[in-house]
Amino acid sequence: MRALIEDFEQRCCRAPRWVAAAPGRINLLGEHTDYNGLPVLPVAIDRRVRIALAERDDATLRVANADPDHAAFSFEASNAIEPGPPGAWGNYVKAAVQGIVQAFERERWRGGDWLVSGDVPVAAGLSSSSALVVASALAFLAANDLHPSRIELAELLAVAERYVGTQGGGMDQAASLLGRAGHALRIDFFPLRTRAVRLPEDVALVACHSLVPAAKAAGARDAYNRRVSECREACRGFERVLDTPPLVNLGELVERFPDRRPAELVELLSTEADPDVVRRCRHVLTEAQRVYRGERLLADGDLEGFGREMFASHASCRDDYDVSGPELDELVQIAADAGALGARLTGAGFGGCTVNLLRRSRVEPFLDAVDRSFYRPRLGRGEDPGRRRFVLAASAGAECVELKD
Ligand code: NG1
Repeated sequence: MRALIEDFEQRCCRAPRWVAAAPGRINLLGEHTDYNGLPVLPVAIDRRVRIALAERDDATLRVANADPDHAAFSFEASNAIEPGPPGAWGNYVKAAVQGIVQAFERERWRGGDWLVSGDVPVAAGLSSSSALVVASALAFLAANDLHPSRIELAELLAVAERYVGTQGGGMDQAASLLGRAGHALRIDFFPLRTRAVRLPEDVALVACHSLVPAAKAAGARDAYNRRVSECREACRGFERVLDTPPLVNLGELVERFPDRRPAELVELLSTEADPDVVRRCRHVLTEAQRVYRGERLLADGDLEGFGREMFASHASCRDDYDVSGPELDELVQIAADAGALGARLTGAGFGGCTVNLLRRSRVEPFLDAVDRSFYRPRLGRGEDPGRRRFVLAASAGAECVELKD
């Protein structure tokens, strides 16, 4: 944080007044369930996006990035901010600012000089994008002396991030804002509720990057949005086969028919819907069950049982939801062979990372095994696999601190 403050002082010729910091997240169970109104079980991680800032009297935001690959930009805070090209990093900042301006009544808004830095790996399925949205929101709220509740803010930002063009759910923003050190978070949606689930002491989480970028803002965006509309199509199918009023999402189906098992519902749908839509639905309904069971297993300290749910989740993401890929599948197989309790792709998929659950004592042999089987054959000589796989700690949620002289 010292380096960020000094960098700010040099660039802006004044001291920053606040530093906002927001963690990325790794999702243990519940993939592609959030936008279906069904639960997830992520962990906020000890990798953060940080923003040092000082306010300005006008509504201009001048935003620089400590990473020279991310060009500086400026814009005016308003309720209709022109986005940059798809995939531009500034769109995540603009998403947060526009979302807040739309949600709160103000005569005038205070912009600021901002400097962004961070260590959440980008395009890894670890939500660097939502961490940037959340940090931006906390920064802009601080400059404007606004203090919504975390729940209110998480709900607002889940919608606000759609500015970038993905029809995302609310997992990432909620995990970043509401995470708790040493805990996973069971999150339910519409309305947003969270419950912390303690992680056993002797457990370690390792992220392994597949070396395939999970570029959701660019190429994979359409594939992601297609999944969202396939799930809506499944709802239309259920309305017909069950002769039931319009369903907002598959979560509402589960609520309306609590006694029907996923297999029975999927069977019914298969008489009416496209086979791809049926498979998507099977993933979503069974994944929700894995979250319910997983939460109980984790609370009971049954790590073997929890790990089995993770492997099953991966198979379902791969076979029914079609969001895995050969590299992610290979990493999961290597993890299983190396004695991981559980492993699966994490985040939207289409590249990015796997999440691996291990006993602490198994971490070193596990890292050796993935380096030997996966990274060494792929990385150039002299490239350090340590930058591609990392042990993560469950950390606290986002915060914005005011710096005292
Ligand atoms: P990633 O792409 O891993 O940050 C996305 C969505 C989540 C959730 C997961 C899949 C956004 C901001 N994030 O996460 O809401 O749907 O995919 O479980 O759209």
